[in-house]
Amino acid sequence: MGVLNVTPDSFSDGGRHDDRRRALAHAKRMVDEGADIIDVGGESTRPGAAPVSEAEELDRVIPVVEAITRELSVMVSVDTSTPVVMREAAKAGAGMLNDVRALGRPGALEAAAETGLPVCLMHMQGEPGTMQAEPQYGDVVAEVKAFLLERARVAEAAGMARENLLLDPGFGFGKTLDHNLALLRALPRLAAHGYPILAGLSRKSMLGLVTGREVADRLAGSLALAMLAAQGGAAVIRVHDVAETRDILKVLSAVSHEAPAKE
Ligand code: 7PM
Repeated sequence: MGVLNVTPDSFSDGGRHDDRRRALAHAKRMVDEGADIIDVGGESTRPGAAPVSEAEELDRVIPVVEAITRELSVMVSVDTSTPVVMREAAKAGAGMLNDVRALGRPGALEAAAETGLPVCLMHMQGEPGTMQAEPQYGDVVAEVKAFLLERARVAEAAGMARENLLLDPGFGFGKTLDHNLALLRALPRLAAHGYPILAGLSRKSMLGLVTGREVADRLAGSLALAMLAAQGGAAVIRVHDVAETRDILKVLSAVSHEAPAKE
C-alpha cells in the first residue's frame, strides 16, 4: 500500500489543479513501482495538526480518487474517519476504507457498512493532537488486541462481512517506542485471529528514536520494519517507498517459499 497524502503541507502551493495533477503523478509512480493499493489521505493525522472541515476533506480527496480510478488500474483506499467522505469515496470508485479511528466517529459505522467496502480498523490512544504526550497502558498488546477485536465485533454486528475487515495496531498512534516494539513482536499473535493485518511503520518516529535519523533518512530503517512486519504475518504494508519495499518483500518471499525439490 503506497501512501498518497493530499494535505496542503505535502504538496507545494501551486493551487488545486496543480495539487491534483501532482497527486495523480505520484500515484502513477507508486503503481509503476509495484503498489497494489494507493491510500489517499486528506486529513493530516500528524500530532498537533489542525483539524480539517468535511467540505475541505471532500474537496481534497474525492477528485483524486476519481482521477486515480479513471487513469490507473489499482485499488484506491481512502484514509478517513468522516462518514460523508466514506460515502462519496465509494461513489468515486474507492475499493477500501482506512480509518485510524476504527469507525468510532458518530455515523461512521453505518456509512462504512453501507458502502460494502473492506475497512481497515486501526487502534489509536487519544487524538492526533495530543496522543504522543503520555501514552499509557497496563499491557499494550492485550489492550490493543482487545480493542481491535471489539471494533471488529461491532462492525460485524453493523452488517459488515468478517472477510472485509483488516486490523492495524496503529504504530505511533499514542504509543512510546517500547509500546511500538512490543506490538511489532506480538504481530504473529494478532494475526492468529484470522483477520488480515495492516502495518504502517514507514518513516515513523520510532525509527528516529532508534537510529537518530530525520524523516528523510529513514528508508533503511523502514525497510527493516517492513520486513519484520511481513515476517510477523502482516498482509498489507503501508509505505512511502514502494519500489524498495517491493524488493525486500520479493526477497522475503523467495526465502519463505522453498522451491519444490528437483528430481
Ligand atoms: C504524522 C504522523 C504524519 C503520522 C503521518 C502519520 C497509518 C495510517 C497513517 C497507519 C493506517 C504516517 C501517519 N499511519 N493508517 N495513516 N495505519 N491504517 O506515518 O499506521 O503516514 S498517517
